[in-house]
Amino acid sequence: MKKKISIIGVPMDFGQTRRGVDMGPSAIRYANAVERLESLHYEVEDLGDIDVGKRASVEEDASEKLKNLKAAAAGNEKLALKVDETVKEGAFPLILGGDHSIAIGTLAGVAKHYENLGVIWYDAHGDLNTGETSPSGNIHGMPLAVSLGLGHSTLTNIMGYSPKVKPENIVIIGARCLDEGEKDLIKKLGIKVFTMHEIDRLGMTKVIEETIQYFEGRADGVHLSLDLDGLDPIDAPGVGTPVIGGISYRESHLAMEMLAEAELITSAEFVEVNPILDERNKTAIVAVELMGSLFGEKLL
Ligand code: NNH
Ligand code: MN
Ligand code: MN
Ligand code: MN
Repeated sequence: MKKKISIIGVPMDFGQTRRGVDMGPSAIRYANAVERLESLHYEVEDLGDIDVGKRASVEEDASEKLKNLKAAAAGNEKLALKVDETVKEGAFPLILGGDHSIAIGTLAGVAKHYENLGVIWYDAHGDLNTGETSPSGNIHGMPLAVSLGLGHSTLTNIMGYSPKVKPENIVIIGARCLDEGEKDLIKKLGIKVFTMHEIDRLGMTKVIEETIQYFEGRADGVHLSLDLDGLDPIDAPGVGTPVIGGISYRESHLAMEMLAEAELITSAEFVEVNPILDERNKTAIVAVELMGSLFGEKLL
């Protein structure tokens, strides 16, 4: 039997303003995530969904620049505890979002078990904003900054330690929509980024080879945080903030297969699937396809 996979759903939509992404975990389950992984001979335990509570009322929320700060923090605190448990138990945590703000809780629960947790941030965006640089106040644009210890202390202090990850242990893949403050931070901290330009230029094979090499001798575990908007909206239309010119379905498949072959990934999350904006659950189906490849599915 292969390593056990524990699935945790996070029906959270507090990190942004478009409703529907809270149904992401259901959509991904409906696309047969559990069955797909079982067919690869894993023991799969679906732990159900985290009770993330409810979003703040307009009045409650008016005092903070960060939208739904309290609600997002509370939900992430719960998620962090659950993720911590699964890692302690020796299972592979597979988190289903929910908007990308849930990476705050996932990383809080995972990173305490590693000296040097590596993170692959597969995303059109950098998610490196703080309250100061955010154009929107949406927390889903902040989780990577929060995990670096930057931003509102209510978020950075989740699980009682900070930072969760170091800038030199992060690789961003697929970026094509970065805010000015995020670009400055990337340069200042020297974060490794493969923008769409590098993906076009080098090809996905080289990008993943270099990523694997980069983590060798550096990271003692690698978390994959896969925002479905990293893919091109043609392949993944069911996301809140689509950006044209993204990573193709085939390239993504290849990336997952190469990561599987390298046995690099120790935890993963698939986020921003919004079935309300989707076409016949296509984006959830793509997410499950990619999970298959990430967990070693082969064509022959
Ligand atoms: N950078 C923008 C913001 O901070 C958009 C973030 N949206 C995302 N991130 N979907 O992955 O508001
Ligand atoms: Mn994101
Ligand atoms: Mn994104
Ligand atoms: Mn496949």
